[in-house]
Amino acid sequence: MTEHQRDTVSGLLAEIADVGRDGRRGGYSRPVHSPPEHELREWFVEHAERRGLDVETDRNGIIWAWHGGVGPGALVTGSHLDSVPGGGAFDGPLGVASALVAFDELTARGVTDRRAIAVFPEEEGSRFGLACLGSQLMTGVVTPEHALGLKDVDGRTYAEVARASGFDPERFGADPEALGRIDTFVELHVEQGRGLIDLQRPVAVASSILGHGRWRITVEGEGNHAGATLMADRRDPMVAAAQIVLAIRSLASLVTDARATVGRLIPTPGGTNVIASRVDVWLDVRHPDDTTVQTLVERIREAATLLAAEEGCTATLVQESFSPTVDFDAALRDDLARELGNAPILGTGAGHDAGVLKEKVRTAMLFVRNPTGVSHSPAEHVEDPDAEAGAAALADSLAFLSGR
Ligand code: HGY
Ligand code: MN
Ligand code: MN
Repeated sequence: MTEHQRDTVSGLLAEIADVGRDGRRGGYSRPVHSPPEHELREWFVEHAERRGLDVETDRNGIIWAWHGGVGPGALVTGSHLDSVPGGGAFDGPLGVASALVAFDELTARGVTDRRAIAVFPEEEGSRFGLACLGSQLMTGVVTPEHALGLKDVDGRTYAEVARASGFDPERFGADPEALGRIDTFVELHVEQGRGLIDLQRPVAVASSILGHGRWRITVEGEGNHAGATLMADRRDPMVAAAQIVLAIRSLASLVTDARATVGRLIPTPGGTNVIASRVDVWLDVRHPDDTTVQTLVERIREAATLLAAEEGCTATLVQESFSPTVDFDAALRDDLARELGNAPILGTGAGHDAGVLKEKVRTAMLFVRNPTGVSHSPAEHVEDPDAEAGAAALADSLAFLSGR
């Protein structure tokens, strides 16, 4: 490792604190293949190269930084750099910064095992609508045809945007060689909840990830003039959509542990003095039991159809993505919890690339305390001491795994 002042996690995150700030929403907006996300990629590559790691960006846009040369049996850690609109500073970058600091610690301890840091693109699915797009492409969960046809809000496809960023869309797709090089993947992530606050501990080991999916409800009516159209003569999809959002809340509230969210709603054409002709409503539903998710979505579909009809409109609901509930390997989970001083074991309602990789390689997750318990918001936070404790726990976890 070249001579350089040992970085801290908080010091690394301070370096990118102004990248992608969103003046309107607050927080950060760093969509995949946007200038801020490309700036973060360059930041990571520079830090990896400064450490003498072998850096490559693969055909799916995943960045790999290798210690000990590219090859099989690697201990891999990492996370993502893209964000939700107006997201916090830690969701994703905490795992990437912690990986750099943990690698410094492992080198200082003389741990020579082959290891790598992976940075996955489009984990949030904020631009192209499919979460964990990079890891889902690598594992083959999503086909390149489907991925490359996804469009952003401006109608640009992933293929166009990836090509403009220097990638060859013809080469996207399942990468068994990359997967075959991973012995174990451990992702560190800010906790998106209050578990560690209540337990008064800085780090936890993950037990599970809630099954979660996204659906698009399209409500269609009749566009018209806001002033020339009497109320009785309207077929207003915005009114139907508003009632559908309320019905979603009511139906989900009847199901213990279910979460159903409408965070995004786009009227067309979207003029103040225009009755919309169409409203697109995006639905996010999560629950520990995958069948319960599907049953709840079916009830929402039925309610949407009826409520739309009452307004002389139509409503269609289409599934855009679904990731089943993930239970991490119990033995690995318990080993790491024990190795980390009987760290608490917590589930999460948030999806992660680790949840995608878990189906293919031995995988674990670590969570770091977030004193606000809030995420996907500028309020998301990690105290400096906890950020360093997380990196130390990651180093301990990788050192423990290297000895096995
Ligand atoms: O949506 C999620 O749960 C994750 O933050 N992508
Ligand atoms: Mn994340
Ligand atoms: Mn997130």
